Amino acid sequence: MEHLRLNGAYWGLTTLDVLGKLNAVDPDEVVSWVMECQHESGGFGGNVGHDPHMLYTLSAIQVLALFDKIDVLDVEKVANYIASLQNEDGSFSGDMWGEIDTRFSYVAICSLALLHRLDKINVERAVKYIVSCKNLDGGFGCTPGAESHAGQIFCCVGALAITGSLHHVDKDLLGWWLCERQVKSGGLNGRPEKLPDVCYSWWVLSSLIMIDRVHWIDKKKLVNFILDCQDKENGGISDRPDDAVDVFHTYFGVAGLSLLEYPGLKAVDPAYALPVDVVNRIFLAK
Ligand code: GRG
Ligand code: ZN
Repeated sequence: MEHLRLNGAYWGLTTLDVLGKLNAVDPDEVVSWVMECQHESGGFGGNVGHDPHMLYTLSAIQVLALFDKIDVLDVEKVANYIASLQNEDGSFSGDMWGEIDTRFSYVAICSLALLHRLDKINVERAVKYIVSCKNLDGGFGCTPGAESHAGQIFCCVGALAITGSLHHVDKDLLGWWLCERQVKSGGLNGRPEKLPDVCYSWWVLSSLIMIDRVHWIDKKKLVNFILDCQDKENGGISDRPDDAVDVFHTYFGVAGLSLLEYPGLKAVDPAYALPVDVVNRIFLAK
């Protein structure tokens, strides 16, 4: 997974923080490695010497936020990189090669909000583009007309929440679609007729929380599904019971449990996907 090591750092380190164990790593070592992934354009690559992309730029900002080290950044430079990827119609490209997806709208808006630089982009147009990706079932896809998918719904609802634009969401219609993602085992899937997967405990649940409809699913059954995906001998969480564990599903399993108010975990913010105390430090300090 060399090409997405910076995403991996975000998943692993945020998990440690939610578990109250961030002190297991050396902050200076992490921060200097993150800064080595920065490209001269201001964006970050997935690893040292890799090309910059929005996805890794958000992870870099999030990791620095965990350690209260956003001030090591040349904020203006990073913000200019992100703003340079906004298109005329308000959408965002992921990098200089131009792929457009509502994931990148979320990443841009979340990153710039964490840097207090949302003024660098045209927020009104960004919101308009996201709303143009809304479907008749209340969900959102990656581009206009694309099928609703729980991952894209997290991105669109998250971006609308951060920009104070949730009035564009039909909460009852979307809440109904999202709560129908719960299957018999208690797990959640990402689209109708698909298998449940622990990571949707994050994508679906965070969206339900942002639209105040989390009481529409059976929380206890979902907790049990996530716990069933844990490797009790070696640690870690997999996508579904008895599969091999990985750091991505370990993070979204633990973050999902936190959203479900499972004891002993730090609270995670459903829009910023960071511990609430980290988000408060960023927004209450200014
Ligand atoms: C800061 C949490 C955070 C995210 C950054 C990259 C991103 C923004 C969001 C990704 C949202 C997304 C599209 C998640 C879905 C990931 C996933 C499980 C894709 C697989 O989709 P399918 O439908 O697979 O091919 P299944 O097996 O579920 O049918
Ligand atoms: Zn998954």
